[in-house]
Amino acid sequence: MKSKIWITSFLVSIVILGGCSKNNSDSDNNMEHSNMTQEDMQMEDGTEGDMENSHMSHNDPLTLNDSTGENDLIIPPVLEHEDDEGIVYNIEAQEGSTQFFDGYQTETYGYNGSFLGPVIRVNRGQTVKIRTSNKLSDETTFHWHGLELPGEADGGPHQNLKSGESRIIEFKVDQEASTLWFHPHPEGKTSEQVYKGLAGLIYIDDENSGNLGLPSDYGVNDIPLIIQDKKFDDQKQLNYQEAKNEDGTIGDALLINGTLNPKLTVNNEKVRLRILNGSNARNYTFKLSTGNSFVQIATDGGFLNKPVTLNEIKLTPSERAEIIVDFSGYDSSSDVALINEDETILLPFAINNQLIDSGNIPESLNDFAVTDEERNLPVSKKLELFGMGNMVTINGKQFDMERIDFTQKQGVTEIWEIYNKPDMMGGMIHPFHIHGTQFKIISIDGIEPPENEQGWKDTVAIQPGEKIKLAVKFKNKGIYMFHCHVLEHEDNGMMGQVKVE
Ligand SMILES: [Cu+2]
Repeated sequence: MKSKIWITSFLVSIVILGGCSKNNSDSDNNMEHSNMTQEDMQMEDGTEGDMENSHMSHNDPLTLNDSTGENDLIIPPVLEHEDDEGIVYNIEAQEGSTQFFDGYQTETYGYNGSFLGPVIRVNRGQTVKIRTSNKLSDETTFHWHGLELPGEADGGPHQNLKSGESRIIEFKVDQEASTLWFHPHPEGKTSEQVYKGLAGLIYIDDENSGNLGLPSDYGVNDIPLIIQDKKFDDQKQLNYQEAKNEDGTIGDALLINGTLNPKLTVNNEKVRLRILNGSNARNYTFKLSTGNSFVQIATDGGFLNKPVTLNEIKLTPSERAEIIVDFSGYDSSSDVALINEDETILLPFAINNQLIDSGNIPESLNDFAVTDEERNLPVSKKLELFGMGNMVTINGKQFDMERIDFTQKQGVTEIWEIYNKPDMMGGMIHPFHIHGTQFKIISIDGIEPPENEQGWKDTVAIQPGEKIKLAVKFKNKGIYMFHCHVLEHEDNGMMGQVKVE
């Protein structure tokens, strides 16, 4: 029944021509307006909706509810390791139930718990063993998003674990300090499993991160924020099949670290927020309600060379940013919150009148560089992202586990050119992700990326009509996925494989 309604609304939305982008006229557009009629433009103006989310088939995108701030933000535990033969962490995918609403138990998935997972904290140079166990009743995989490790440990769809199975993976941490994450990646089932709660963070520390003097008191002034939107049904369940949208499932309920209606209490000091857009499909533009600026210090895969002052930052699914907000100018009477572009209150802050001198943010954080050689390399791989719903493709093809789309030599940099080909109705942003590597954005439509994207990335937001050049190098061998990180697009086949030899 639901699917019939969905198909109908899908067709209607096709007729309404790009209904999803309706309020984008005053923001950075997800869609080109040049091919829209006057009528469409008028429809845009009169409709409340979601500025951020250009879903062709969401002709009535769900607006996010404000956080009332009634619950303290949950801080995920840091996973302890058992120090036998190397460093062993245990990660179990589990089924459980979680209380988001008084009087209701919601059926959820989690790692080592009922919803989301712990933070796995590792040091550069360590050899790490992780024992992964599947206690779900369904198959799953354990994918380490942003980690540069051998393909066989990457946890793509080839490394399927059936219900009840476990596997130990081992790898050397060989990349710089960063905030990464892990989530399932079974073929065709990623979106549902992430939606139900499977996601956790990985922190890599190194000598540089230890010496910079940045806020690093975990849970006090160094705060993880896993941002997700969900749709709870009448019984307060996460009914994925009911909520599902082929162009990306969105919800009206915001969860941060699995907290509904979160607030965060901070001291009068600089606070580092490590933000992960862990949503299936929703894009966010984070701002402060005061209009004040903040600084970004890190991208997906490491520190920026220097702090970049911003008034807002946009993150598409799976992208991360570390930002520092200076609360020293506020007091307990201050009304300050992290908000979305449309002013939705995401995370209100309560401020302790406890002034702490947290020092200055260093002017120099890293030595990231795009070399002339990289800039002058010819394009050797071309990818075209196209389509919508369950007709999404890369180079005209949908994912086939038996097909290797590209090969690349280990340790050799190649230039990948990714084109987000618009369709008659404009198109959508596709967050493009490559497994097993951190890449550099060389150019966006021929122009060098903004300062806050001049750093290591593993996911890049590509606007309709945009052509992006990436310098891509794999340190390890194996088969790696590349795909759109709108999880329903990934499951619908907007994914390919590169074999590194
Ligand atoms: Cu996509």
